[in-house]
Amino acid sequence: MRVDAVPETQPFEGFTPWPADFAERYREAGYWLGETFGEWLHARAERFGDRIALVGEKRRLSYRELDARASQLAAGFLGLGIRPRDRVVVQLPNVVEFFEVCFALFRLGALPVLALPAHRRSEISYFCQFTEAVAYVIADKDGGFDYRTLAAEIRAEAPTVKHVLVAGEPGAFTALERLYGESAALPETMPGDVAFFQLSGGSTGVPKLIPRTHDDYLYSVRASAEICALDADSVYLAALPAAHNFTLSSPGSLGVLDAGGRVVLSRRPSPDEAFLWIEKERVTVTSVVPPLCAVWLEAARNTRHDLSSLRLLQVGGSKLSAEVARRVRGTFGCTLQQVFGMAEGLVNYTRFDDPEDVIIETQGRPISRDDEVRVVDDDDRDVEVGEVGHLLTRGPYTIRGYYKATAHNEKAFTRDGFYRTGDLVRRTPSGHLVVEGRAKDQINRGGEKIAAEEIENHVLAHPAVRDAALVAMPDAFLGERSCVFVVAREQPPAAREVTAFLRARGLASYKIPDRIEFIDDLPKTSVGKVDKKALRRWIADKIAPKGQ
Ligand code: OOB
Repeated sequence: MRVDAVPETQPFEGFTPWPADFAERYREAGYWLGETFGEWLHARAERFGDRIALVGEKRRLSYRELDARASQLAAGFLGLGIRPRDRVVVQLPNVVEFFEVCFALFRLGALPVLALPAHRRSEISYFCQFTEAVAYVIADKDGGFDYRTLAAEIRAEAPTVKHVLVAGEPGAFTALERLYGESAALPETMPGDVAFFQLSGGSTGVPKLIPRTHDDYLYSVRASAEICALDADSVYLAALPAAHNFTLSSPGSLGVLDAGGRVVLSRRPSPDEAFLWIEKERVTVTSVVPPLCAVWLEAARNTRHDLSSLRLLQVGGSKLSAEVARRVRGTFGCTLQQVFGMAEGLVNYTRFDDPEDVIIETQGRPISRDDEVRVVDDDDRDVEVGEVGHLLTRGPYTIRGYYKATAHNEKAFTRDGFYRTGDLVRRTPSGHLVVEGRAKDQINRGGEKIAAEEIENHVLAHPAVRDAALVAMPDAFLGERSCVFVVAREQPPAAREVTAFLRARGLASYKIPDRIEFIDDLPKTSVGKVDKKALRRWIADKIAPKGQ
């Protein structure tokens, strides 16, 4: 079978490339090496051969085996008719197959859309339809949920999805295992081309897709591995979902594979499972979100597991309180690293040689000398060091546009290509960033992002609802939870009923509002917009412990 490569010059519809002068600069500076993921994995297999790359619940895979399995699976995908640039929605838990599938698709030049295990019908159906995905890859079951039931619904809603491929028992679908064939001649992929899609936390009505290229992503991986001093003795525990940008590349699984180390895949982030792995595999580095950090700290006080191998605990995804940060070294006997990143690109790390107060109180500084960071006021004018403003950024691994989102891109990016992160930050004289808040209409529920408008649209679909506004309310454990203010048409429905309605629409659980407040009318600002500040204040007051 002959399959033609997609020529590099052929533009990929819906993808905004870096301007030619920037691309040239990034290549000259040695950031973009012109290497694809397929080549990168092959080079690792040559170099690290029989060393163990991946450790899962059921399987251990060497570098050589991973490389071979990826090629065999790529051949299987090709046999199904999957072609370069075809989109494939991948929704897998932390299992070895996640990496086999991604690398197989990379090798083929087909594009994984990295969904999270928590996503449900609403999200997956949208990803499949929006990207016109040809296939959907799932596990049979995870955490008591049967993904094959979800897949059946997706098939009915997204006619482009020709194949459902299952890691485990396939049921009515195709077993992934059956696809590993003889290696076949594969089309050439281009390093400047899109390699896969990450998902944006978002602030708009529908989730946004983030196209990442081989060149730009591999740069962020290599540079992150270097900052974190990873080497062939590093053992990384993927405790958070493997598909998330933090776990995948900051430096995450890919950073550890870059260095020849070992990636250990934990199905759950809970201390009972994670600590077992840390002891058993002598894990040296892992990454958590702040609420999980607090849970681990508590559990570590009287664990029977030996956690002494841990050298580095990374915390990111939402703001870490200084109080929790201070307890890390004493409890785990390891270094804390704060990580402030985003799937769109920019990642900041505190460095090992930063003074203790910088590690405790800041969210780090950018990876690259060529990460351009601006902190600006509402009129895009730069503010002074130490003042709070909007964070804008562009650089060698920050996207220039969301996938197929021309109108939105005009708002989300400046005319000269800076990404408007929606984060409010302050820069210290040392160039570190401190996250002070958020201007985007999003709730950060312990690292899980909820776009207010997306949920409001779902609530508005309820026949008894006239108006709705979702805001964050403070929460001691998660940092924030979500509260929806609902204006009913006539008789307000029971809160329970609204929640059931949202679940039935197939929303991921973490997006279901934690609280529902019925209100006669939404407060408006002088220009007639919903006054979310007032709503946030109102709910914060209402739930504050009495006497404060
Ligand atoms: C990571 O990526 P996303 O895409 O899920 O979320 C990005 C947003 C940031 O814009 C910011 O609002 C928030 O999450 N965030 C933080 C933070 N890290 C992320 N807010 C305060 N402190 C932090 N340390 O969350 C992500 C991607 C790569 C590495 C780490 C996190």
